[in-house]
Amino acid sequence: MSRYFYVTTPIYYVNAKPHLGHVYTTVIADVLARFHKLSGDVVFFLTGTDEHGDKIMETARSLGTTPRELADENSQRFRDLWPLLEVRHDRFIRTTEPDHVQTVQRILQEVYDRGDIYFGEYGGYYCTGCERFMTETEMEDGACPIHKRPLSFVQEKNYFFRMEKYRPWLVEHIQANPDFIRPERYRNEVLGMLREPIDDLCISRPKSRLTWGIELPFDRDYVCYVWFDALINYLTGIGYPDGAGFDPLWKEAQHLVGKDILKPHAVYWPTMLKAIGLEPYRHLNVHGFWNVDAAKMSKSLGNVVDPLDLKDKYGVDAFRYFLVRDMVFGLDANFSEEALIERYNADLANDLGNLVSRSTKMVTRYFDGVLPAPSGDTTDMERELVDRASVVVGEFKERMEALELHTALISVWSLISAANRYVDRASPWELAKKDRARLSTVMYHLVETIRIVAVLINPVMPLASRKILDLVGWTGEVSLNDVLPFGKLTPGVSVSPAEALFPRVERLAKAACDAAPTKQQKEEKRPGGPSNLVDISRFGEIEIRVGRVLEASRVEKSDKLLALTVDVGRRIRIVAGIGTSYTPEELAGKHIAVVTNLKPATLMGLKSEGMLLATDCEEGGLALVGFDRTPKVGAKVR
Ligand code: ME8
Repeated sequence: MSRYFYVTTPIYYVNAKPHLGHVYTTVIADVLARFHKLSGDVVFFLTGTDEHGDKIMETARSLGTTPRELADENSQRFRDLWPLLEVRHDRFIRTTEPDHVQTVQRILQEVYDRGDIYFGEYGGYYCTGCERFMTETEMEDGACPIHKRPLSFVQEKNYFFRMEKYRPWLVEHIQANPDFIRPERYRNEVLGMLREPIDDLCISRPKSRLTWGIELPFDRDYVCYVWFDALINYLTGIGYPDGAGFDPLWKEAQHLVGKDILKPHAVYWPTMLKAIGLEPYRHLNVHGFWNVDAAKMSKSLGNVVDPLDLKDKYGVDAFRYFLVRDMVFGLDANFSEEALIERYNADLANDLGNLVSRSTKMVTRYFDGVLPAPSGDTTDMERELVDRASVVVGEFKERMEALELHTALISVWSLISAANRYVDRASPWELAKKDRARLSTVMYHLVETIRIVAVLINPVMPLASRKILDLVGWTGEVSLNDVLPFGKLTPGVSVSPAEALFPRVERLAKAACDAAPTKQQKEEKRPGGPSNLVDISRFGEIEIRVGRVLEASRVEKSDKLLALTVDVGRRIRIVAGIGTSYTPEELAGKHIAVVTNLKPATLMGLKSEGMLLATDCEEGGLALVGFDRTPKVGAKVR
């Protein structure tokens, strides 16, 4: 029987153009939707725009336009952007659409008739940025903690939803369903919010103050509060109440949101659903924020990242890959173009691009572009590769389901690295001279591994995946259910040589580094003054990550140098001069700090792709910089 999967993004406010943050959530939703489609599930993916409320009204007024014109213009920008990023939603909803207005009015009337909406008076501090009242505990120095703007006190007669009544039920539901809100840090945050009374929710605005909203069906002098209206889009979008697909899809609903809108989704929405008489959604998946140069993205700081610019420079696939790979779902991440380039060059140009290019070119050179049948002996090397492929397929699926998206990719990259090592160890160029039977086995195993990799990367990099599958002659369906067993590619298919799939990108010119010293820098150099101050942004250019030593060995003819294979989120080799202080045996398994974005250097003929951090010991010799708790491999050291 088919499984259902219903995924939503927030519907975005139409007061501004789409930026990197909106793109992140929507790309993640698309990756999940594609993953579930490839797994054979019935999928519905909803995104759209949130168009009513004070915020839109105010922006329109300040721009000298009408809210409708502003909404039309900016909603269109979102709608136009998604296909350019290979985002394939099933519906793009606008809260100004007639079916949504009808659904909201129907729900308002039903909840009102049941007695869960009443008329009353309320005064409180309102943030137009968040479009909600802030509690005293949420406020910071009288301002909104997110928008940092002073809050205005609003007191008026309004309609209220009996939210507090459902608090005990909600606490119980969250406790009984540990993955209702995930990751766990946000679940805990919500349980914290629910420890105190949550008040009833003001769900109307008098028309004397705001007309840009959905009229209350039971009082024409009021419009509906924008959050009460907006959250209902998740029901309208799949045809509530009697659309054919509604029931099975709603049972499997998963929302994706940023941490900024946790409370409306984790508190308002489930209590509203309870009052409507519906089961709550299955999961609320909450991600962190992309910051730029360690600061929140904001128009006033001028650091808003334009997604189209990045897509044009690096391509859709690489941009999507970076977003998924460089943010740990749930935590904040820092965006820099330099980091994107590093990631691109290391993982895409080097690891994946190289593997596909050298393998397909060898099939062209040695077998005229026809995939040979594996006719030679099979050794441990092949068995290891086949085993790795089957472990990776399982791991990938598990991690995607658990929303550990970046580790799902790390797993795929372990297969890519294994295949690259396999080429080095099997040396097909040597076999070409002496053992064509073995060569055919090696080439078959390589190309087949590439097919599996191409299927696994499909949800994240759909274009590159298709291109690679075409190159290796796979004409079958792309499906995650039957990616295994190893050996599905039929010998005899044509393999085409890959031209650079991901051409290397040069690092950004560092104008700041090369520029003449500023007055301040000169002053800092004066005698007695701090002579080596660096700007935080320059420090940020150095990428230090947690590494775990996988293997270590002595470098021939050197008593100082050790060659280490280190997992820093990907495998790298480091040649380090610590051989008189450490033995290879005591290094295996150690967590160390590694500079991962140094230009590679060659030491005693071995390429070193990073530098470990160490210092002098009191008693002589060196001590490695380590950690006093078990750190996460690949995490940035800040
Ligand atoms: O809140 N990093 O809309 P919105 C990551 N209309 N994600 C970010 C981000 C960042 N720096 N900035 C924004 C609204 N986002 C309401 C939602 S839903 C019923 C109504 C993403 O345009 C993230 O998903 O302010 C965040 O939750 C959302 O954009 C907020 O979009």
